[in-house]
Amino acid sequence: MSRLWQARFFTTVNQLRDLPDTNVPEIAFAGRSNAGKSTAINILTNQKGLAFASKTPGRTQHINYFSIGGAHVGQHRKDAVRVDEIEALLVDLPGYGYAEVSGTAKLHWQKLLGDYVQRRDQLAALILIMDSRRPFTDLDVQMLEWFAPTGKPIHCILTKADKLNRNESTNALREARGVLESYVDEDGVGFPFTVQLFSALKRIGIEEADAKILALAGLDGVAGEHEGEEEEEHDESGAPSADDDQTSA
Ligand SMILES: Nc1nc2c(ncn2[C@@H]2O[C@H](COP(=O)(O)OP(=O)(O)OP(=O)(O)O)[C@@H](O)[C@H]2O)c(=O)[nH]1
Ligand SMILES: [Mg+2]
Repeated sequence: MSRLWQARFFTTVNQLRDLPDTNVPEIAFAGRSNAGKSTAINILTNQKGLAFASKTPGRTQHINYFSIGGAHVGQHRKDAVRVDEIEALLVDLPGYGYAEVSGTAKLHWQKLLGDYVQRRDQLAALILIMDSRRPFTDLDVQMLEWFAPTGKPIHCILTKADKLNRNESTNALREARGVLESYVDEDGVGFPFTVQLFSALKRIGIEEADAKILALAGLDGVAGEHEGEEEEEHDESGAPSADDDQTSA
């Protein structure tokens, strides 16, 4: 099992001043509403309902934190998380670009997102979730450009690859690499940006994403404390229930 399977709900935050005063690496999932952030978190943590995934865009309206470590796996899922034992945090950010969100709410969330990704010291890396059929929309690019100056890594996950045929997938990946490589600093040096294909439905790219996130969180090479003990081994994740073809504007 992956250490990500140990993830537990930790806290929900509505404003920057309420961010937890934890001192462990945070890996944040950002992306347009409906891109598949919550679904990816559920698949990677092997837990159906950890992050709320929905056919209704705009459902993740708060910053949701999930802890890795500090929950004693092998014990009951509902056992309290020991905060001082948390080793890393996964962060589900509210989706952006959802047309139906009113003007002020939209501004509030865009400011919150911008401030969080630019200023949060504990943030170790950004996972930028984009629909493989339409990656790098204006708001994705804005997110990338907000975060690039921090010098921290961005790993792009192109979701819903099940919607693309083999050729389209290859092209999507190549084009995305091209976009990422086009970012260079004043000295012409590139940024630590990477990209992969992913499908929750067809379970494409799960191991790659898992390994990447563990490495970014500094959890690779750290043996699971309770490895080998009796644990729930079955796959609880389940693919997304249905297709989606709504396009959030
Ligand atoms: N075909 C397909 N559909 C997917 C995949 N991943 C997610 N979906 C569907 O896309 C829709 C949106 O997924 P969510 O995970 O809720 O998206 P989100 O990015 O968390 O959206 P917000 O919470 O609004 O920001 C749901 O209907 C999912 O079932 C995938 O790999 N393939
Ligand atoms: Mg969500």
